[in-house]
Amino acid sequence: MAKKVTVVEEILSENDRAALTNRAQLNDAGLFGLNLMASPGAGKTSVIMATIQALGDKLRIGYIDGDLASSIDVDKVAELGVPAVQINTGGLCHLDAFMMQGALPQLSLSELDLLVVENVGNLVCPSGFRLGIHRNVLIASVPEGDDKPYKYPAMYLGVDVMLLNKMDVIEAFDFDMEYFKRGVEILNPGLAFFPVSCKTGEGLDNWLAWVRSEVAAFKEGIVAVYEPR
Ligand SMILES: Nc1nc2c(ncn2[C@@H]2O[C@H](COP(=O)(O)OP(=O)(O)O)[C@@H](O)[C@H]2O)c(=O)[nH]1
Ligand SMILES: [Mg+2]
Repeated sequence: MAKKVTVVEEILSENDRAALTNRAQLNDAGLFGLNLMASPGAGKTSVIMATIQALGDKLRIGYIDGDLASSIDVDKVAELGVPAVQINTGGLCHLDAFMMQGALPQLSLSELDLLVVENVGNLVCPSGFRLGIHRNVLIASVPEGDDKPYKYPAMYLGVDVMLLNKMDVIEAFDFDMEYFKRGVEILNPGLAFFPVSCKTGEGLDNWLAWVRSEVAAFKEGIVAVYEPR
């Protein structure tokens, strides 16, 4: 029994070492990275496409998509004219640092300002694997319900910023915003939080301002001293 625990720890630390290598590679290239996590259908691809449409003329953006199968999202995003790489995990429920190591050489890292990674859709596995990316982003969405911080605490604990998407349908879902926010605040006090709708555009300006300020801070060298997450 004790031996099994040791093996698991070794696997995790191997991933962390690979994440450090990825982080160093991004830092050397002057490339700031975001890891977007969410349940399937919460709006990861929609947020990414809105971000590219709004900031694509100011920032050189690259995209890596993690999905169990298909190239549906990468095809959509590539149509916006950004370099896009597909990782099919072949059934695995998350991206890890080794998969990132395979994808990074397919992009011209030093010719980009912002790398956006769309993780595999679920609220459990992605939070357990560091990629070496600078910031972890959670996209919650109204139809998932207001109790998700209480049910999936690890995901809410490990993120640097959160969007609550699909605000346009909040009336239809009896979503208790105060209850939701309380759950988030217990786990991750002071977490930057943007209610948005990709359908109406509501709130996206706040998210876009956050992205721009994070990229600017990175370019000034502030982020380079942070530990990878
Ligand atoms: N009503 C509404 N639908 C949205 C919004 N954002 C995304 N969707 C829809 O939700 C579905 C899943 O979106 P997608 O971006 O593919 O989610 P992903 O699986 O997390 O990448 C699509 O049908 C989108 O059109 C939103 O803000 N409001
Ligand atoms: Mg998607």
